Amino acid sequence: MVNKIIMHVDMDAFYASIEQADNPHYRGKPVMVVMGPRVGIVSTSSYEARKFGVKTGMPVTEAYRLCPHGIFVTARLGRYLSISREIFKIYQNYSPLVEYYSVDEAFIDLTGCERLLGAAPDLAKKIKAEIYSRFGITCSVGIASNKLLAKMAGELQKPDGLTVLADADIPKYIWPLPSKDLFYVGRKTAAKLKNWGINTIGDIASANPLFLEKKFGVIGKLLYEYAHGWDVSKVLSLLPDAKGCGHSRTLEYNVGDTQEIKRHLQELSRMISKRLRAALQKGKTITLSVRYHDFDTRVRKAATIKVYTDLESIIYKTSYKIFNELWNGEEVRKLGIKVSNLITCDSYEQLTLFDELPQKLEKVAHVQDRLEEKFGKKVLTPASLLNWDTRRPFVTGGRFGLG
Ligand code: TTP
Ligand code: MG
Repeated sequence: MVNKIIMHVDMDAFYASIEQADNPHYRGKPVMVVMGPRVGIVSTSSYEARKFGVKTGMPVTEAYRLCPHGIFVTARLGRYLSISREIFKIYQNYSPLVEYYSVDEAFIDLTGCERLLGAAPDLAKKIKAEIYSRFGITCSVGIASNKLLAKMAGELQKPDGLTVLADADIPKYIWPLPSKDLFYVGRKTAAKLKNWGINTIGDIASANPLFLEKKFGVIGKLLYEYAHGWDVSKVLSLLPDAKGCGHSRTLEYNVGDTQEIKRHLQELSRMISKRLRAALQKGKTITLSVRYHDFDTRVRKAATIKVYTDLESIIYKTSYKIFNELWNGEEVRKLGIKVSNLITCDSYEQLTLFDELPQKLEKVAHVQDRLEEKFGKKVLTPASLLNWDTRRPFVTGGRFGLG
């Protein structure tokens, strides 16, 4: 098997850095970017502000108490998104396999590119230099043999870091870290682990995997795998474009059972929803395509809904409704969903990230993205997506891909 070379790039204090780049008098100062005047939540802050204890998700009032002399600016999502897209294009000069993981994070699969383009750390330096010269912002890069390790490597040195993590160095650099720094380990899990004397990632790696599985179920097994740096997920080179955002899946066998079809539709909806949110886009037209068992017969139907959406639940419900309208009862071999007729969130007043529209669902969706970014993709897998035989979610494309 060829050893992979995966790069993870994460902008430093992304929104705040753009504000500092665009407004030179903000540079070197504590800057808080506030999401929406009505909501008043700090979406991020510059590293200068973080020294005062300001954190993402904090109410502005609290940030003001900690840092009264700081600069508070309202988020300009359109500006951040357009820079995000430009940065994404830079990555594509280095590899065709680039995954838009969130608005400021990407995975780049450089396997096989080194001979042609140069060593991965040199490519990282070039990428960092180009981003800085064009947009005046810094980023942190991790390079390793898989996505999990590349992301963790990038977090070892921030801001403006460049870290190469060899598999052999996991015990030295990863194992001493507190268990909370591992994917899936939130505050509650860390507290539980602590009760059993498991404090570091190294402690998880040397714990009995059966014990972890007994205590945490599927997640326990993953904790053990992640603590050892094992991850087989692929870099998914997908980004919504003007034509829409879609996913399709060829099923392993012919399926006539509607419960199973529903599960596939739900999972496809979930992947699309996450990609739309990462790109701050919503769509109005949902198209379902079905290929039957003979592989030749293909049917397709679209529905346009009343409101722009990026929500899994709406994409899923609409696609299942279409499925019922066009299904002839024969076994299915391939399913695809596409959301098109897209708009960028900030181009439509009601669509700001934390607005109060189908508000609760929106919030849940974003919290879900953030949790997944921190703890891994499966952390919030709905019960209906669990494969009952193995208790592992049906996830194609890997552990924490953007889908
Ligand atoms: P992050 O990469 O999580 O944060 P960051 O780039 O500001 O800081 P860091 O140097 O630690 O990477 O998120 C990217 C942007 O996404 C961030 O600048 C603001 C936005 N964001 C929110 O709006 N809400 C959130 O809860 C988080 C975590 C980020
Ligand atoms: Mg960032």
